[in-house]
Amino acid sequence: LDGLLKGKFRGCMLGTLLGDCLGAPFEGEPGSKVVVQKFFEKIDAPYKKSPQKTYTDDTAMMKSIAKCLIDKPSMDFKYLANLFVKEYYNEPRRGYGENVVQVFHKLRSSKFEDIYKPAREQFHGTGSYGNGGAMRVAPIPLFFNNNYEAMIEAATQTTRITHTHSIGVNGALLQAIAIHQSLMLEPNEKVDHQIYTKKLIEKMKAIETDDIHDLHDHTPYQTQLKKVSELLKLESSKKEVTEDEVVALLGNSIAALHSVPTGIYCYLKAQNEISGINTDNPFRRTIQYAISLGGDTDTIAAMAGSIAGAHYGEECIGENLMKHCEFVDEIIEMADELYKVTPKSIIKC
Ligand code: F2R
Ligand code: MG
Ligand code: MG
Ligand code: MG
Repeated sequence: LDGLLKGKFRGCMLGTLLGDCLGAPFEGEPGSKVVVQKFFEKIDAPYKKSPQKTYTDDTAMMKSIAKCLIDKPSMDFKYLANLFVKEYYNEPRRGYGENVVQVFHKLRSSKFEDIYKPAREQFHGTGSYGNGGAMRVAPIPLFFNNNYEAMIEAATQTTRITHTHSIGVNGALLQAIAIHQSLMLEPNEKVDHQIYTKKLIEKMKAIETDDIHDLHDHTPYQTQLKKVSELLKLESSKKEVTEDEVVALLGNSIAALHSVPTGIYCYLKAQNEISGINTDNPFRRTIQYAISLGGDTDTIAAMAGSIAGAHYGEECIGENLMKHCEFVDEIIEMADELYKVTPKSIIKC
């Protein structure tokens, strides 16, 4: 079990990195299976001397969360806010969200007096509903794999440093819960998508309570997850669903509501073959399909990739893909360090 879990830590964090690096060149594009298939045929071949694909804000911020847990396993959120800010000012050109940088400026100029205040002030006091909390959350469900309540609490607080809108926070929670669920699976086990989505919906029921006053739909993530479940059910009765239909129904934008459930859908769908995605490898199929949807490709592929990586583990991630991405060795080292400080024993839930 020890080796298995260690491989899953690596797989999950590499999933964020590879989805991010390989998805970033397509961010904001309309999406095309043909173009993305050609890209992957080039990438999934022995590495030739060409510039490696670089990571963006998704990985940059995930690194900070992992470092925070490694340095301070009791979780010090002020320290984390410092790490986010330090990371940003070190390398500001990593494609950060347009507005989140205001939070970094304010955190620094206020000397981190109240680490949640700048995020609360975003968007005229409504807070951000972007997917920035979800894209970076992977280390939290890994570290708190045997303590669900603590995972929810830590994922909430890490997100609130930049995102306070309930859609932004609950999107990060859903992403953490999905990783947590997939971490419990055997690497070669095929998961029943109806059971998997039903469990997610049940857990979101406890989170989406009626404190959400500013929305027409008080249970937006449960609504999206039901659509995910319906789509997958339709497909198992041999009905093909096009990328356009998926995007129209689930979304592919930087809004957490229109990208976190989409990533979960990509992971579940990619357990089986997908026409036009020519690979036997379910990890590659997950991120390749996510990128084929277009829109926020780096982030949707990073989120889907980290869930897939938590399920299949490092073994499933091809050498070729890794060689084409920067920072792979560093992420493996971080995953191992995180594993070392993590309290052991998985509890089923
Ligand atoms: N920023 C990007 N991509 C844009 C293009 C990047 C370019 N290719 C480059 O390389 O420079 N990607 C990254 O941002 C997303 C995560 O964003 P995050 O961290 O959530 O940021 P932010 O600024 O808080 O929110 C993002 C946008 O969402 C809209 N929004 C959010 N809350 C809103 C609200 N309450 N009211 C109105 N709009 C709201 C705004 O447009 C925000 O700018 C990831 O894709 C990551 O890869
Ligand atoms: Mg990005
Ligand atoms: Mg923001
Ligand atoms: Mg993105």
